[in-house]
Order: sequence, then C-alpha cells, then structure tokens
Amino acid sequence: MTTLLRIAIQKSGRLQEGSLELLKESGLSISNGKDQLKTQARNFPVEVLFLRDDDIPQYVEDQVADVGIVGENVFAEKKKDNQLIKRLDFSKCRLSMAVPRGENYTGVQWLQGKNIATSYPNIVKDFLAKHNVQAGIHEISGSVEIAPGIGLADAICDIVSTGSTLLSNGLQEVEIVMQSEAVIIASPTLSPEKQKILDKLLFRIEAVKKAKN
Ligand code: PRT
Ligand code: ZN
Repeated sequence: MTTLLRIAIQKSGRLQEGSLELLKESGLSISNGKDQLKTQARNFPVEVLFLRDDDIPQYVEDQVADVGIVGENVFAEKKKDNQLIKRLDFSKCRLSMAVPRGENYTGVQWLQGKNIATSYPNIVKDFLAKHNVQAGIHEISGSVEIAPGIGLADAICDIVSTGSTLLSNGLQEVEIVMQSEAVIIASPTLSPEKQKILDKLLFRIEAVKKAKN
C-alpha cells in the first residue's frame, strides 16, 4: 500500500480558496465536489480532508491528518504540540483589541478591570499577562463586534481585515495583538515516508512562489 500524506484544509470559508489554489498550483490534481469531505489527488500521494478550520489543529495533533492549513490565529489559540512549517502569504489579517469610538483609550492599562469579549481567550490571556493587566475574558464564538454595543463587554479582541466591520459597529482598533496569515502546520512526528512527501510538496510550493515573484 502506498503511503499518502493527509492534508486537512477548510471546507468552506476564507481559507478554502487559497488552500485549494496552493495545492493545485503545486501540480496536484484534486477534485472538490461541494459535499465531498475527502479526496485523493490523482497524480501525487496526497489525500485532502475538508474540515472546519477550528478542528484542524486537533486532527493534526491526533495524527488523523498529517498536516493542515489554518490561520496563524487559530494555530496560536489552540496551543497544540503541532509545528508551524510555513507561512503562506494569503488570508492575511490581524487580531486586534477594539473599544467603543467615544472612549479615551490611553494604552493597555485602560483594559484593567474591564471585560473583553473574544473568540480567542488563550491569546488574550497571554496578551494581558504580558502587559500585567487583569481583565475579564468573555468567550463568544461569533458576532463579537456587537458585544460592546449590547452591554456584554467593554472591549473586544477579534480578527480585523479592512476594519469596516469595526467602523460600522462604532468601534476603534486600539492594539494589534498579532498578525496572521494562512500557515501549514504539521504534527511533530511524521513517518520518514510522509516527511518525504511533505518535503516534495514544500519544494513545489517554494518553486511556485519564486515563479510568481
Ligand atoms: O466554518 P469554519 O469554522 O471553517 O470558518 P470560520 O467562520 O471560523 O472562519 P472564516 O472562514 O471566517 O476565517 C478563516 C480564517 O481566515 C480566520 O481564522 C483568519 O485567519 C482568516 N481571515 C482573514 C479572517 C478575515 N480575514 C476576516 N476579515 N477571518 C475573519 N474575518 C472576519 C472579521 O472577524 C470580521 O468580523 O471578517 C469580518 C470582516 O472583516 P473586516 O475588518 O474586513 O470588516
Ligand atoms: Zn472556524
């Protein structure tokens, strides 16, 4: 039986197109039917799994998948033993603190004793600890930007791209907590056969990148 490298990518969302494009540009022939959850490349020893992005770090840690493509923000939040193999230059964004536009924000100490709504509690915890600030963290999974407006929190920490969502919710961006882009993550223990396939794929990705520049 030939060894296949299992790659987990997002099933649908902001990472999906870039992830598929990357694999296809690297010469992998893959079909992606709408309801398909798994597919094998026709010309390369790779199997692609289509999953929710939040689940990918766990699948990789459990070695159900060998590698995955996720946002660096999700990689950092999930804190698994996985390794960051390569930054991919797409789905770029930042994770930022934002507060209501009327507030006179004077620096991170402003957050002392406040309540912060976020989908990234671990990253926020680390950020606050680093700045010696004690604040409450209110974890919510979506629509984080409305939290201050409905009295759920004093501030938020969420993904920002253009900033228009913050603007339309009356918020101002006050701290960049981290920059993010799509990254390849891998389990720390890959068999030599799988490592060889991954190295070949990484070589192709690098070649595509050079050809573009
Ligand atoms: O269904 P699944 O769980 O797989 O997907 P998801 O809904 O959790 O994730 P998805 O597809 O929204 O985002 C996947 C990844 O894309 C994120 O983890 C980030 O790494 C990256 N990314 C890049 C973004 C954005 N840009 C982005 N703009 N993720 C989210 N947003 C949100 C942002 O939170 C804001 O609410 O888009 C909204 C608009 O942003 P503005 O600043 O352009 O207005
Ligand atoms: Zn998600």
